[in-house]
Amino acid sequence: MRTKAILITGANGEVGHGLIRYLAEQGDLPPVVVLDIRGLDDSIRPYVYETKVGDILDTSLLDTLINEYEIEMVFHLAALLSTHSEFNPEVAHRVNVQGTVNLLHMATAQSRLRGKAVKFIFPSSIAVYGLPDLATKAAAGAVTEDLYTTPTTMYGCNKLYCEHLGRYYSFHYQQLAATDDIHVDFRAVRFPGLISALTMPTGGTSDYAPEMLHAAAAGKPYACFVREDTRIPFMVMPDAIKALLNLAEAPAEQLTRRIYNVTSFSPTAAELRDLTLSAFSNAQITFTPHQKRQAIVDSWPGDVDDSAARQDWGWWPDYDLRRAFDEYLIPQIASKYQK
Ligand code: AKB
Repeated sequence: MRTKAILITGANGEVGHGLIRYLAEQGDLPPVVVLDIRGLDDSIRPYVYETKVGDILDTSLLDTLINEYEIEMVFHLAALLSTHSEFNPEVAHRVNVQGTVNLLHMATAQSRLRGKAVKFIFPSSIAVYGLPDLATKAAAGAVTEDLYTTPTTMYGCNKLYCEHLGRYYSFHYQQLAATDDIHVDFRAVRFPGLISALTMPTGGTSDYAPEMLHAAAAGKPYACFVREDTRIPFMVMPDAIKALLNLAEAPAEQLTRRIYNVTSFSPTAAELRDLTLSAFSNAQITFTPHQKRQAIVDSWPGDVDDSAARQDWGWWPDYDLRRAFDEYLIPQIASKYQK
């Protein structure tokens, strides 16, 4: 008999780290199997049942996975983020889109094998939005899921298309086939910029917030690559993990859609600097905007409307800006760099 398992791709990323630790603490869940292009960091290796080192583009590796495991749920976290993707858009497309198709196909095969839909949880992003200019951004306020979905980055295009693919694989896959078959159960959250006290993101364009904080705690100067008045939504990692898990647990009949905005707070870069300075008074934070990265962040909304998530599956962030700094970020980052 195959071992039941939860599969996490891209497990070495910062969401993966938080999610693995959380899942390991829940006694009643199937063991976690991870797939990552790099071997898993020592700090989280003890929490997983097996690590497959490999590429989501390697379909024979995905076949091996469903020969060995009965996968009940997939958290497909592997992706190249927005800044990285602009340096090699075709590679980004392969990893972000073809990789997701491979995983959706594997999850569909797995759903058919077990006679029950595999849950497929996908982190999408505010990068799917593309507001044309700052005046529109200011006037738009909190943007709902279906407005301004004209992304300017390859990563944003990839995430938006993958949302559609997820909907297709959930409801319309092989719709002309003779039998009505079992499909995957795809669900996505559109994450704002994420800030973790434990890890640093790589290759994103919302990275100025975590970079500023971690540099301050490490006693290093930081030149922020966006203007002081730049505003996008953010969330701390515990709330990001909570959003993924709450959406995964929600009864399907309560979901009025498959792609949900989630958010916590929307500070300007100057507000982030002030909060950072209030904890690390010697921090040296300057602003040297990088025009092109600035343009990407300017095309993302200043806030998103997450009322659908609140209504359908009771989403509520535990951390507002003040609590995020006072009770999570500052104490944990300070202790990380003191060590
Ligand atoms: C990025 O900056 O690319 C990501 C995102 C907003 O999805 N953090």
